[in-house]
Amino acid sequence: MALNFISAQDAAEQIKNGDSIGLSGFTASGTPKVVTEALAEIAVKEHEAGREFKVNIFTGASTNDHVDGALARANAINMRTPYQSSPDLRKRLNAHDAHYFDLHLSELAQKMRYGVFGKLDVAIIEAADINDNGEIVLGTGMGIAPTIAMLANKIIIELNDALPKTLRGLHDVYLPADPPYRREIPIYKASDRIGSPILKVDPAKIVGVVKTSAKDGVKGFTEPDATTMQIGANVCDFLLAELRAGRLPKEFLPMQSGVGNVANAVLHGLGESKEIPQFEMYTEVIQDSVVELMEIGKCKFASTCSLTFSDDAMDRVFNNMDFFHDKILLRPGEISNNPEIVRRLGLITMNTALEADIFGNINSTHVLGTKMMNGIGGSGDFTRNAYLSIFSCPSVTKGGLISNVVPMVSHLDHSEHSVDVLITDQGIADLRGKDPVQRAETVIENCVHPEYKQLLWDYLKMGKGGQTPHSLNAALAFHTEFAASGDMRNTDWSKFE
Ligand code: 0RQ
Repeated sequence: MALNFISAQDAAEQIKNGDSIGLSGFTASGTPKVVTEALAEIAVKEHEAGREFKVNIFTGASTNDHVDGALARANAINMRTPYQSSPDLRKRLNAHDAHYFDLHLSELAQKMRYGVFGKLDVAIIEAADINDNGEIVLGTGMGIAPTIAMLANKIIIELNDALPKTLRGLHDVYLPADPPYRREIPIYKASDRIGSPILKVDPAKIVGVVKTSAKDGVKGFTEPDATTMQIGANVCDFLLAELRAGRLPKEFLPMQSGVGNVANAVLHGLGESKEIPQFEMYTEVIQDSVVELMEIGKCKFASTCSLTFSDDAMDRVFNNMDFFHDKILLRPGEISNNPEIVRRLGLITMNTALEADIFGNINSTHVLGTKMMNGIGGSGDFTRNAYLSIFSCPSVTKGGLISNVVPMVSHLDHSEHSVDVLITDQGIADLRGKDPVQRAETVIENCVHPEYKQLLWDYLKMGKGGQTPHSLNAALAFHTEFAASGDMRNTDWSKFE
């Protein structure tokens, strides 16, 4: 069956008001780039004509401005899951113009296959290559591509000639059987290949192929500041101490790291350390620092769901595919983030908190308890099942007006039961084996900014007994004080006595 090349506009015309659409990719990587822009234009025209036009969007993780940005600006999103990081969409979610279902990334594909969210009308899949038989070499991120290709009634392909054909061989496409027929997923080390290098779709479902040449457009990194560097150094010191104490095996364990400057700084620091042995990564995203770590031989292998590289770093990889081919596997999100494998491989996980409380609970998603930032992403998939789960954040934000360590988190994503270690620029709190009061003492002593230490010691003393001594009427006083005066440092406990 010959491929039918169509324009982005004609492809977008295939999508109707109320449709559910699945997109390939994970972060900006491997995510479609032109059809959703054309869809946003249709939505704007429909709205101008007084007609309703909104769609439901399912993805592997966050996307790019061509998807979440364009569709949010056009107010064209009804339901969105499982993760986003777009400023324009963030505004829509927090205004309830779009319904956002914030979900552990590993769970989405299976829930879709069971029909939890209804039928899937259209899949839009970015490809580096495709043939008449519907055999696709995917782009730089996989996400939920295998599941949406299977479920969707119609498939639109974005064939991107910015992607080299040599990407073939980097992907490991694997769909697990669903319960009650699931067997173990046979990954025993990060580099185990279990699936196919290509995604096979039913060619009869492909309604059109749209040619593009847009790069992923992942932003480069800003130079790490002193706080970020200090957090990175503290994480490295902690891991080295664990290695010396024999609590990490001398071969080391595979690592997962979240996105952002802190994660990048940590990996950079590990690369600099002579004592940290060569290691592998089993993670959902790899960033620019991993390219360097591979080039210097520090990172032996990375299993990931996406190559979230800046365009410069991506070019370095594309120009040296012979070197990188046996060092990277791109997997679907339900495999890269799979709890069974995270626990089996014994991962060291490193994720970022918006705020932590003195007892070790973590808020990753809600600014000051109510406003959605991005979503839980894969942080829960990894944290809950890790061998060693680490959260890091700066000790203060907004020049000290906000303490990132608070008496009680204003929203809970990761509970004290899942968090082993908290690390800030101030230091390291190893929470393992400690009761809640011991945890609080360690966190306040080691992780809290000097301007907030006494306030938190006083809060702990105010506690009214019990295993976890909170003063419930004062537990959110840092947040209410910030709302009232704009500075958490003004918190006055005498109001609560
Ligand atoms: O605000 O943008 O106005 O400057 O929040 O904070 O310090 O730039 O943090 O970019 O590393 O993101 C948790 C959001 C951290 C991210 C989070 C304000 C701060 C700033 C951002 P501005 P930073 P980062 C892998 C794993 C969940 C998903 C996850 C995230 C803005 O890491 O989304 O881990 N994690 N996935 O000023 C009020 C506080 C604040 C605060 C920071 N306590 N109160 N505002 N800010 N702390 C990725 C995937 O799953 C794909």
